[in-house]
Order: sequence, then structure tokens, then C-alpha cells
Amino acid sequence: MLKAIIWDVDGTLVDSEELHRTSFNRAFAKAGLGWCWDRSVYGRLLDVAGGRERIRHYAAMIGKDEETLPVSIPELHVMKSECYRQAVGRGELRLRPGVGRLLAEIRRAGLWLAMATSTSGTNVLQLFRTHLLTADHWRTIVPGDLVRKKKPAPDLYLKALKRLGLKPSECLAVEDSESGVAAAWEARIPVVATPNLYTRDHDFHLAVAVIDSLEHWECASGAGGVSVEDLVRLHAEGVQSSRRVCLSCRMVG
Ligand code: XBP
Ligand code: MG
Repeated sequence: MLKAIIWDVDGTLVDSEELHRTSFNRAFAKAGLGWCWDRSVYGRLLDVAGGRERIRHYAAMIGKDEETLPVSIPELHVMKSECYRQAVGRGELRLRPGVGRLLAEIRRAGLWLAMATSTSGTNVLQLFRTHLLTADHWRTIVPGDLVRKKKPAPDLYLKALKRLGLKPSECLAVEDSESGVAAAWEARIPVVATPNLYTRDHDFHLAVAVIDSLEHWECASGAGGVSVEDLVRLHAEGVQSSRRVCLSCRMVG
């Protein structure tokens, strides 16, 4: 029986990766680093979960010794996170299409909502402060700064299961990236992938289904938005690998 839906944040609940990218670049400029991540570079760097880890990976990639940087990587990440939260505060972030409606449907159906995200708790709080999401709608929230290993390690999801007091089979995860899907799968939680512009070429073979849009699916035999009933049905079908499911005609793409 499905009892809880565990949501990823960046790229799934909110269309945030572009804002994260520009916030990194603002921090690099402030630090006088002369680094600039364009979309293709950032798309590749998204394989590394966690902003601090991503900066560290990039510095190593371009052969930069951390000691030689004008500011430390933790400081740089603090500067980036401040830029990101200010941008969210200016109203530059949106829920992904269909998310608001689906969250309301899930709550009306009596299912719990939870979050498992690599980003920081402070960034999640900003989503509540700006009323993009409502804090007391969430049974538990596990941010990246509460675990030692971020996605694709299962730690975030295992902590969410422990806090919810549920078995993996009583949950369904929703993720936008390959590392996120792998993290949920490692925790034995059935997971639905909903790619975005940055992750559409990721490998989702571990996902129960790949849904391009939570707001609108369309096929020969119909159209509509992803409903809580669809999620319950996909959960019930359990894990079947690498299929693009059309929610109406069940056609496998
Ligand atoms: C995705 C991430 C995050 C963000 C950047 O998080 O990997 O690191 O890209 O945020 P999610 P921070 O698991 O929600 O998809 O700089 O705060 O890490
Ligand atoms: Mg994500």
C-alpha cells in the first residue's frame, strides 16, 4: 500500500538548476575567480550532487589546487547559496508545472509528503519563506547537510524512511536525475523519473516510469495531467526497468 511520496527538490519540485547555475557564476565573479559555467558545462557537472562537491570537482577538473584559490571552497559555496536564496527571495523561482496541483491531490488522498534533497536545509526553508511550498504539508524533510554521502548514495532516502517509519515498498520517490533515481533505487524505493532540460539525456533504466511532464501528457488516446491515481498505479506496478510509460494508453515508448 502506498503511504508516502518522497520528492526530490532541485529539478523536480522546483525548476531550480538554472538559478543554481547563475548563482554559482555570481559567486565566482564576486570572488574574482573568472570561472563561468555555461549550460553545457553545468549539465555535465550535475552528475556531482551537492554544490560544494560540484565546485571541488570542477576545480580538480581544471587542475586548480584549492589552496591557491582566493577564497576557500566552503566560503565560495556559502557565497553561492546566499546569491541563490536572494534570487528565490526576488521571486525568480517557480514550482515545476503540475507540481502544485499534484501535491494538493496527494494530500487530499491522505498520503504523506516527504523530501530527500542534496541541497541545504536553509535553501529548502527559503522555499517556505517565499510561499512556494508550505512547511506543515511535509511529514519529513531530509536535506543534504544532514547526511555524509549525497546522491547517488541512498543515505538521504534511508533517513527519510527511518523518520517516516515506513518500508521502502510503502513509498514512491519522484526524481529528475540519474543520480537521484539511483539513490532511491539503492534504498529499494520505487521511483518515477521526471526529467528536465538538464537531465533529459540521463539514464533512467532503474525508474518505474519516465514522465516527461507532470502537467501534461498527451498521446493518441488522450491527454491530461499526472494524477495521484496514476502515481498509485505506477507504484503498484512496482519496478520494471527502462520503459517510457504513457499514462493513458500504457504504450511503452
Ligand atoms: C540537486 C543538487 C544540489 C543543487 C545545488 O539537489 O545536487 O546540489 O544542484 O544546491 P536535489 P546546493 O537532490 O534536490 O536534486 O548548492 O545547495 O548543494
Ligand atoms: Mg534533482
